[in-house]
Amino acid sequence: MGWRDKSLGLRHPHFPLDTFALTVKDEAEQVGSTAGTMAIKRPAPPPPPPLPQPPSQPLQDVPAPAAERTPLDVLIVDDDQIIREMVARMVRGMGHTVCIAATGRDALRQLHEHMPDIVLLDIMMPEMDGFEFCRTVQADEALRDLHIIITSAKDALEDKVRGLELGAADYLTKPFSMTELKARIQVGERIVRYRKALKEQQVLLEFMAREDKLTGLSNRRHFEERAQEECLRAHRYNHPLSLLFGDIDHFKAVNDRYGHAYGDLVLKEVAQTLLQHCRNNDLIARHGGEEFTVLLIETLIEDGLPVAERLRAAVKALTFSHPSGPFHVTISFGITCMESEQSQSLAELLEEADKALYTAKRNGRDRVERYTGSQLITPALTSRTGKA
Ligand code: GH3
Ligand code: MG
Ligand code: MG
Repeated sequence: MGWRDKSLGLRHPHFPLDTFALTVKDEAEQVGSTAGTMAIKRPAPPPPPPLPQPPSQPLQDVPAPAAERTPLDVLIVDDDQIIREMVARMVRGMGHTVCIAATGRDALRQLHEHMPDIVLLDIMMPEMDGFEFCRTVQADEALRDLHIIITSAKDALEDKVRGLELGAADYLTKPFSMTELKARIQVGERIVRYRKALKEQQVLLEFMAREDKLTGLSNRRHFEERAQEECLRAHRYNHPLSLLFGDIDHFKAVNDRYGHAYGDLVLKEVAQTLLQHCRNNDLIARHGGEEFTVLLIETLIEDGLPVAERLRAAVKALTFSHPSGPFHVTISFGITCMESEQSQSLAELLEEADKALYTAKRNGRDRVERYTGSQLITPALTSRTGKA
């Protein structure tokens, strides 16, 4: 039995005003045979009138969407042009934007160009039917969350179950009432908006988990995750890597003199200055307190030293205009490097950079010292890298 011709009877005296009455006939009936006629929810005689043009007015008065609500993108997939146009008119009346596809294949192509929020999906279509469309969407992780409402003349229980099992969220049989389709779209809208809000929350939470709240730099945890990956990459490809450990000099005195709140401002300003003077590929983080780490990817120590020097000079050049008078702060850096044939762990690199930093402090502060391998481990030093 073919499903080639779908005729749509609208505003028929026997139909409710807002009901699509859809008759589906086989080829034999089209040419006048009475054999093999298959009508889906065919209304009582008389037969449907000739296809009317879509009405010039929307079928129902749909309130304008709330101003703060962004419209959703709804993709209408149906091989029947009149159904597409009628439904499109109603969906636009709900305040949403509409895209249209006449086949499953065309719909799939559109998904890859522009992801809609809701898909209204016919089942019986040429090229690729609705079930095949659902199966393809399910197989693609990027598309799996798509909210699909099947609108089909196939009203057998097994078809409904099949559609839902293939990932559709809802199933509406033709002929359907526009009021019911609108209500189903509204349910879909609630789910889609809830899912979007959840995703935004998740992104925000992930961002907050990585960020140091005071300075906006990466926090120590995120830095160590990323730095760990870079260390493994450097080991694998035998690439160099330099690590800087910085600590603001005499910061306790800044707090004592200007107050903790002003100390926070100083920390923020120093963090922004370091960020501005890093290169794009460098990873910079607040390690904790007034300490900062910078990972210089693919960088030999000869190239890392000038970077550290530039950061040190940039911090020194800052002027803080406190009401009691302007002042400056300085920062000390230790630097170490993983070069060819070496394969220190991240913890070892941090410890080396910290020892070099200790040397910089001991040698007068406001300076950069490189790790030489001869710097001694002291209890104070080992406790610094172990500090949370
Ligand atoms: P050094 O030159 O040896 O590094 O001396 P320092 O005073 O900078 O070092 P110390 O470890 O004695 O003091 C660090 C100070 O940093 C003490 C602590 O209160 C302050 N600090 C740590 N975190 C914050 C913060 O988030 N905000 C402010 N305002 N101060 C902080
Ligand atoms: Mg410190
Ligand atoms: Mg300090």
